Amino acid sequence: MRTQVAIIGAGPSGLLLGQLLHKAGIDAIIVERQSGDYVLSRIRAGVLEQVCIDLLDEAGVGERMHQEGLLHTGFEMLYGGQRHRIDMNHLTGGKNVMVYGQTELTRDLMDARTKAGLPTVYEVSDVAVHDFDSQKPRVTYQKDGQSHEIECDFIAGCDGFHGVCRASIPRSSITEFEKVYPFGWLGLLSDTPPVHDELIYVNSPRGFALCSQRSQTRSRYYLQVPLTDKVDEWTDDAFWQELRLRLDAPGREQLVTGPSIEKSIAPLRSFVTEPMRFGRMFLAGDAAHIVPPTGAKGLNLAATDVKYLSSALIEYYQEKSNAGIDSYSVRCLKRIWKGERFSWWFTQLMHRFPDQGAMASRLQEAELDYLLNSEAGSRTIAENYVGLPLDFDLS
Ligand code: FAS
Ligand code: PHB
Repeated sequence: MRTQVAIIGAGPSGLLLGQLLHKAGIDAIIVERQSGDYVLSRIRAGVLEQVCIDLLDEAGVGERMHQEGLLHTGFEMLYGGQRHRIDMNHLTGGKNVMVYGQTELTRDLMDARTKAGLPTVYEVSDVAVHDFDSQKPRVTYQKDGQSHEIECDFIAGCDGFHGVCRASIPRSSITEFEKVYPFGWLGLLSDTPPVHDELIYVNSPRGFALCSQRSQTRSRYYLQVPLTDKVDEWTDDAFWQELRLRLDAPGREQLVTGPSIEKSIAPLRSFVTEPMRFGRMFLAGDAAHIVPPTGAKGLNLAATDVKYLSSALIEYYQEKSNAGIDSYSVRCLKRIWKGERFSWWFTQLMHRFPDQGAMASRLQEAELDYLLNSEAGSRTIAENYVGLPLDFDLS
């Protein structure tokens, strides 16, 4: 079969790219190794930047997000038993974030693709990318015991951190930057009312905790745990007890506990691939970069990659111009590295590192004291959290 753009991966990156290309009249086929239900079962991001919200509107899938999403103008930082509210709206001249689960956003994109009758091949295996350094790239895969081939003009590697696209690039053509953190996040999803109407980021002597939410009746909580922990070792009661120990008195009072509907441990890493374009194959989203989720940047960086890639491909087909394609890597990486910096910085500010020692603890406290009692300090947190403007410093 033949298409203009072959997209590997039906996560948010692949689905959003497919939707934006479709609206511009560009054909794309998506191949995905899991089932659609499995993709939806993965509980991940929860906070959308304005750039992401605008992109979903541009893709024509923002209706339910605006109906069910929660607009947040600020969030709390809790340390030393004291809460400090970061008033994002005031500090950034009116910007906010939207709390709307990645699962729901993915569902909206899947529904739009199905409604438009666009091809997504789920549960494929042995996906391989070929001749992406030629004018005639190809994708092959297995489905129900049959071999299939897609001839295309371009390949979009939207296949996440463990995908096949980045792995298929000759090592001499790619540079990978990685930092692995000495702890993970144990996440719990529960159908209980959130402990607070805004998110609470906690730096406690026992470690980091995050109180997030999906709706007025569904909460998402995280605890920093050692990398050696196994999710089966954590009963729901043990989770709630530890969360209580990391919260302040009002938090303990407000916390409504209940059975977990999902529980998992995610490792934390910072990772960047340079470049992100290889002939006629482009990497986008987690296929090219990973951030520790502390700054809520993972999904948002994926969305801006897709914004840049869709614009470049539309420009190629409609204006016969290679300008966007040629500048794709530079534009993405400018934004990605700033997202990586903020995510790393916020992680080292809010977590207790196993070997951090008394001096590092005092320095962490001093940094928090300064940032949260200085308008300039709080503004730097706020403007990075809501998301820097597109092409922030390419002007
Ligand atoms: P994804 O990994 O979501 O999607 C890639 C898709 O490609 C998957 O469906 C996969 O099955 C498919 N695929 C892989 N290999 C393939 C192959 N060979 N052939 C075909 N298909 C293939 N971000 C936040 O902002 N906050 C969070 O709390 C947060 N928590 C996270 C927890 C975990 C465990 C992980 C892994 C990520 C988390 N993230 C979080 C980041 C996450 O939201 C990503 O940024 C987001 O999923 C990026 O979307 P994609 O780039 O589409 O990658
Ligand atoms: C989430 O709701 O899953 C979430 C929110 C903010 C983060 C990370 C995860 O920084």
